[in-house]
Amino acid sequence: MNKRHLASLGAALALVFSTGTVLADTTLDTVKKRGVLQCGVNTGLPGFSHADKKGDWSGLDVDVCRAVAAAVLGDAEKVRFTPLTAKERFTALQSGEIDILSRNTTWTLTRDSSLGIHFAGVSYYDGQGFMVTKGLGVKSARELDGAAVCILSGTTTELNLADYFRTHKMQYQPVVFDTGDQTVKGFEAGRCDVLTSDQSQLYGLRIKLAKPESAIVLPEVISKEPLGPVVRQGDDQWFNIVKWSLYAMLNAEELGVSSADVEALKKSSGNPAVRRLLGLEGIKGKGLNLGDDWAYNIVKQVGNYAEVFERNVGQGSSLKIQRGLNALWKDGGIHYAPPIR
Ligand SMILES: N[C@@H](CCC(=O)N[C@@H](CS)C(=O)NCC(=O)O)C(=O)O
Repeated sequence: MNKRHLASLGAALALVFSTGTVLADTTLDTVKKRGVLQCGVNTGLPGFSHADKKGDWSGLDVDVCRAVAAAVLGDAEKVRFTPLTAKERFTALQSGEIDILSRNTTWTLTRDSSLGIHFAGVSYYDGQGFMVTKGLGVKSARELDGAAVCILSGTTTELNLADYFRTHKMQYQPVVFDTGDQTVKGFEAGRCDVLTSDQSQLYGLRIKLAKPESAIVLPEVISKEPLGPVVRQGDDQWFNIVKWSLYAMLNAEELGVSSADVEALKKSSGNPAVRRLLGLEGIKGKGLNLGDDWAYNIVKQVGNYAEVFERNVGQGSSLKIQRGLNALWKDGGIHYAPPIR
């Protein structure tokens, strides 16, 4: 083949590739065309994702999806929720069945690097703990040698449990279930001495017990469980949209902008950081391919991070979880969002 042939072959290939790129819809295009965001959530976890009798979903993980819908579609209600078990969750994302996975999912190296997925940030800093029946008379996890432990399969919980017992040279007998409900029922039925899961969920699962006061949560937190929304690899634009939707809620809290005053602040605020958040100056929606009011819509319709936290898992909820690690960096926690500028 001579040089000219090579050049035209190259041009043809370039055309094929560029046409391919042009034709392939981005996740943003798909969501806009569909008019609805497909969001994968837990099958039912108090505070994080829960459907009431009418089928209306609420929770912190649910609100992360609502925030993305507000940013992309201008309407936080335009979300279709798919309840997923721990085992099903990554396949649902990989296959394109959902646009975002927001299901109390821990960010780990293995998941981030071998499943074709990207964690877009941390919506809740969690850690693994243990719940035991009061009758067992145990005050610390170090006293659990020989215990039968109820656990959910396909989770980081399973792996951390093995590490913890190995490190402390203790034995245990795993009693494995597929859903949180089954795990709680197994615990209640006395199939195990201990139930282990993320701490936030222990409080949620405890209030699902027929007699919540019969169980206690042990003080040890044995792992880091940074939970956050997940997207498919290969769509940087979508990755950015999900990442910044979360950061918009955190920045809004930091700037003192809430759903109650965002409208007034849009009219009157002279604070340049607030004005950038609300799309009045700066890059606005351009870099994300969204409307300029993307973050305004999030705060107006879903709220800032503090509102979302308190309503779902904090003082406004039955869980009454303290902000702790989940406070902003300036209030003693570790949530730190890059600036909108
Ligand atoms: N954060 C951990 C655990 C996630 C998890 O699925 N936890 C259980 C705790 S029991 C749960 O959410 N169960 C509810 C259910 O599957 O119905 C992970 O990403 O693997």
